[in-house]
Amino acid sequence: MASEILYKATETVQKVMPGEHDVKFAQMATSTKDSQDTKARITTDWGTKQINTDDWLAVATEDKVGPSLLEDGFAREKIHRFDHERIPERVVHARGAAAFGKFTLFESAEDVTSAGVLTDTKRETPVALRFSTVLGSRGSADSVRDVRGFAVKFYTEEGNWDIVGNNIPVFFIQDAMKFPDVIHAGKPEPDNEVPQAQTAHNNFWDFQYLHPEATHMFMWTQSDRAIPRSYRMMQGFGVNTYTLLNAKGERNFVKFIFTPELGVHSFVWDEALKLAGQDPDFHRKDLEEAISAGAFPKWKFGIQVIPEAQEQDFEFDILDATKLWPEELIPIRYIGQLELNRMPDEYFTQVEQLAFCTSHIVPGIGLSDDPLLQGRNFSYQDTQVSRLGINFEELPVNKPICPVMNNNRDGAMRHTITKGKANYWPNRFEAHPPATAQEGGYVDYPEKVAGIKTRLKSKKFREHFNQAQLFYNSLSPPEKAHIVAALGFELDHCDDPVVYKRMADRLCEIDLDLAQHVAELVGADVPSEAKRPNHGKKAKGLSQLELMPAEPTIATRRVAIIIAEGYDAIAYNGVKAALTASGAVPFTIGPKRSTIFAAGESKSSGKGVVPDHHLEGMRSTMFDSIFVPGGVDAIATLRKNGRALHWVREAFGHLKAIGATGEAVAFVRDACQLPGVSFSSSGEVVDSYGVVTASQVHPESFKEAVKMAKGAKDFV
Ligand code: HDE
Repeated sequence: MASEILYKATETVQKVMPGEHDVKFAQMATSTKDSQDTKARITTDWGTKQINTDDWLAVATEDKVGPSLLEDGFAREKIHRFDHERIPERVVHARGAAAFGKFTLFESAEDVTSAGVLTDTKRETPVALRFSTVLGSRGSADSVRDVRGFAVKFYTEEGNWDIVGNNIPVFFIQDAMKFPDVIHAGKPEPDNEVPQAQTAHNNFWDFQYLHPEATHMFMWTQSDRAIPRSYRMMQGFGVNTYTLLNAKGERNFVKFIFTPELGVHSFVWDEALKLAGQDPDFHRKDLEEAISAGAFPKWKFGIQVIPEAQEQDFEFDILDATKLWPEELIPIRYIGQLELNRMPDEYFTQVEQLAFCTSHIVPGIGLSDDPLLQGRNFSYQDTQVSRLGINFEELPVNKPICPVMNNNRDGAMRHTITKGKANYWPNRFEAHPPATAQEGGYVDYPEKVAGIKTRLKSKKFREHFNQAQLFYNSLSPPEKAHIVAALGFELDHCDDPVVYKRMADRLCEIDLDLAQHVAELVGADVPSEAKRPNHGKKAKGLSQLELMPAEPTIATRRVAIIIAEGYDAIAYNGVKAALTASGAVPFTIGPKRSTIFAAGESKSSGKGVVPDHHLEGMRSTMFDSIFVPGGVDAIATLRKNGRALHWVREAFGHLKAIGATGEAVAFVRDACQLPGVSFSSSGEVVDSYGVVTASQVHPESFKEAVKMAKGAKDFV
């Protein structure tokens, strides 16, 4: 049991989290102190209590300031520490957010692996999951069009296992040696450092054209997958092919997949663009909001397995990271669940210092000859040393929960104090010998390798367009239209005709209709024939519409209820209660954040509602849906408020569910410029645009519309 082999939880921990069994939490707690402790006193780093942290020791009188003294070690330490606060940001995936949680198995995969984390159904393995964007710097916006990182650290009883994945199942390049090129091309251009966190520029698209192998991946980045509504609503993929080894010593190739319980949902592009300025921390806040509210994000964990003997049975090379494994050929076997349930206490020590390495594997899990993975195994370890130093594994967030013992010693910032004389093996004490396989030692698979030393890939690596077509064909018409619009946007930002003309040409390798639409939009020559016929094949699970949960839910959806003085309290209270009961998060928005009274309520009644926000403080983009209760005076006020009209109109434009009752019906219809409508005998109208209006309150129909809101977006 992990709890026996490691750190015992301190008493403080047990007080903080009664009943908490997460061994990683307990371990980190031994390095944790509380900045809100009122009994603590400010000290220097060497422990001396200080009586003044505001005034530098100086030669001064009541009448005259004098020179500051260099001898003031307190002041020097404070400034000195501050000067050195920053460490290099990650060279890619610099912007991110993380949370902790647990991984559990509901089915053992012992037929294919001996790894405890994938076979012991009684275990709860602590995990840390860091989400990120790739190209932007640490201070860039969350909602930009980009791949999202999905990096999971499993603190297993046999050591740390890292799946350093993305929310897109394939990658731009086949060989790690191309990584600096693809990243240089995507990052801000070297002469002027423009643009920030964008692929909409000449260099990126120049590279895409000159690298046909990037075609499949760029189609994914132009799809809605690259503008997720929430970190909680996207898939995670290990991307590279790994291997699993079972107790019999048999080897299987494997891909790892995480599918969110809430379904896969995205912004519309205009929303993503606006949010980048209106709320650059939208995803980070969304994660914290859900976890703090107890709505723990969950993913099903799946494996796709190919026995070693079948390695060559596919038309693509299963070690080529620009290819996915279609579910029809290799079904996903869902065997576990990952849940996030705790936010970090401190960003720097638990997120910025979190360090992943693809080479972190545990017995029963192995690498493969995937040339991208092989290079990654070098790169991650290397980058952690330059970011965090050679002893990065000792940092509290990175430390394994099982014992660590070896002869790696010293180096900057070494923390562990290792007693005794044995710092080498073999030693006369026979101290800390290598483990046997029976003791849980990692056994390398005796893979037979033969070949010639050369810079070459197998033939199958040279085919680049089949799966780009497969992906495009598998999407619904609106998803395809979003790709056309996205490519139209990106190539419009390329001002070098060579770049956008060539790219229009490249699209003829995928689909003629797509190429023609984009070419026309961006001013390239409109092609009249395809360069390659579209094979017309489709695969399951690529359209995000297929990833809607079986039971759509409104849990954790943010709904803005817009009121003004004289609002209809019955409609307001009814809808708010219904939303809360279903796990949605209602926010009251008024023209001001001071008490607002309902129709018939007097100021002396002591009632009224204090809105959570006012109309100028927030924007419709920050909510999934809006509801406007009636009230003669309230609606008269809102009609005169340009921002209120803009809220409704913008939410409509972003295809969100909008609910309205009583006087608000006409207000919403006017704002959205919808044709007049007559009510059915039940007094309820649900029109095809996701606008639910009724003469009386019908929370159920509104809730249905909210459930489908993001789905509705996908259909329009
Ligand atoms: Fe990474 N990548 N990568 N990458 N990557 C990094 O490691 C690299 C690739 C991914 O939240 C770096 O710690 C190479 C594929 C994520 O801390 C660096 C290649 C996939 C994260 C690095 C790739 C990823 C990184 C920068 C080409 C999806 C963030 C900071 C072979 C499967 C991890 C760091 C976090 C981070 C190198 C390609 C995902 C430099 C050489 C493919 C999620 O080591």
